[in-house]
Amino acid sequence: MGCQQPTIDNQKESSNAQLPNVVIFYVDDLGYGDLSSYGMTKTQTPSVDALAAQGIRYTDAHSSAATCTPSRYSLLTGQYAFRNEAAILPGDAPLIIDHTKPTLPKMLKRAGYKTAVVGKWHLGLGDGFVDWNKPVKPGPLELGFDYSFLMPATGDRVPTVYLENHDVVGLDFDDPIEVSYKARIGDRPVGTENPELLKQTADLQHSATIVNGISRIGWMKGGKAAEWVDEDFPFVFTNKAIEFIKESKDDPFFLFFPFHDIHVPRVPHEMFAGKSGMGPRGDAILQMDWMTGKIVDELKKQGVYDNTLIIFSSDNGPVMDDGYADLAEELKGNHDPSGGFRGGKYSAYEAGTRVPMIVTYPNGIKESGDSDAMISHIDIYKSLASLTNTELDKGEAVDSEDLLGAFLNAKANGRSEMLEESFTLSIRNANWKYIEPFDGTTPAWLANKTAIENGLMSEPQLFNMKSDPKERVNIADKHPEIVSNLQKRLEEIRQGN
Ligand code: NG6
Ligand code: CA
Repeated sequence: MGCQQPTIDNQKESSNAQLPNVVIFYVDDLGYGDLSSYGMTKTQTPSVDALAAQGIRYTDAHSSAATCTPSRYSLLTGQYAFRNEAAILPGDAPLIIDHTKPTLPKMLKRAGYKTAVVGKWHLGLGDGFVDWNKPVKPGPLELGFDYSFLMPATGDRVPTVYLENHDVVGLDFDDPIEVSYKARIGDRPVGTENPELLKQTADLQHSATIVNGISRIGWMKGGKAAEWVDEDFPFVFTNKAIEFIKESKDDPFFLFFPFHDIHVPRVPHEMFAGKSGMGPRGDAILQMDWMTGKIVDELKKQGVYDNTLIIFSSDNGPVMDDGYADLAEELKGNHDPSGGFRGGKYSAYEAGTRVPMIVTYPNGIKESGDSDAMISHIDIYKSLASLTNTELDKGEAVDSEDLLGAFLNAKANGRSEMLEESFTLSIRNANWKYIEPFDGTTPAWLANKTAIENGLMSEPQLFNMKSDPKERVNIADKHPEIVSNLQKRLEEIRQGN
């Protein structure tokens, strides 16, 4: 499909209203093989597949890390998470991004965009202890979003309430909220004592305060009237996104839409429950597909779809058991969520970060189809700066590469080298992947996850990505020179070169 509409250069010369809207659909824990457009056969994802059929489907695109907080950190700052030691955050952690520094939404605001984030946050909030009964800040508004409607941390972490801009939605001030990640507070039942109240049994870590029949990580007291109902997520978040699109359709707008799905707890609405034949994890995939379809439909209804650049992707690779007994493994049958790659969420192997990624933009894509360009989500920052012709400050998004060419053309090249973050660092180029030896202590909860090959080894690992893309044979011993060069390169990047 060629581009018959105004070219990017023409658009730059015309008014802001001509700038394309940008929508990022950021699914949680969706694996490379978890869409029917990426090989899934057990159930279908028609809405996402329609995007893939119309735009560019990437086969070597990567979240910048194998877990959520670091991936999101890099997406919004254009910097590697290790530079700020960004790791999975507790639900009461302070905001991990410095709000006095440049961010992706601030950059787009500079370009004249209206900006919003709707969905899962998990980047921390506040600057120390958070009092959820007072305005909660700094947060997304201070980072450059004009509007935010959030799940503050994750679905499996307290507080289980929505935060709209600075305020908890529906809070009764006579029943103030308190959150603790240290000790039990309040009189809500907990998973360890009242398993009969649970929709899904959970591991010890996920067995604290029970809300809506789901035990969570952490304890919460008060805030009863503000509690979310997990089954309502698809409607609540989709409607907020639709409202934002309706209100912003006359301006260029940026919508960051990070899903809760298909993260745990997986408790999809009855519209989807039981529909995938793969249990709640498959049903959550269907729910995510439906939400995507609704939002894309709204873009079309408002007449802005053709002038919207949509990026659809995932924050890290797939995981089956992530704390709740939802039969993800037992019911997946022959479905391969990693799409043939080794590892999954948390892992240094490819399936940790190699995720589905689709870009559509009818007015701007020069050539659609499959692209094997090597792309990291960290590159979204500079590529969108280039798309919107926005100057960057010195030191802004230092680790991001302008890959706008590859966002608009399936035949264009991507990166020549790329970093992958997990609990260790890996470096890729066209031929090789090198995984640095891990000299830390594997967190106990991860070490106990025997179903996931985390890839953490005390020796160097080297794979030939051309002949062995599934990383079966470690050939580090045979190529000491390549190992030493890649280790050197990794060190240079770590030092900021
Ligand atoms: C882990 C949780 C896991 C999940 C993950 C965050 C335990 C044992 N495991 O610590 O269930 O919540 O954090 O997932 O607590 S992520 O996709 O947001 O990174
Ligand atoms: Ca995730």
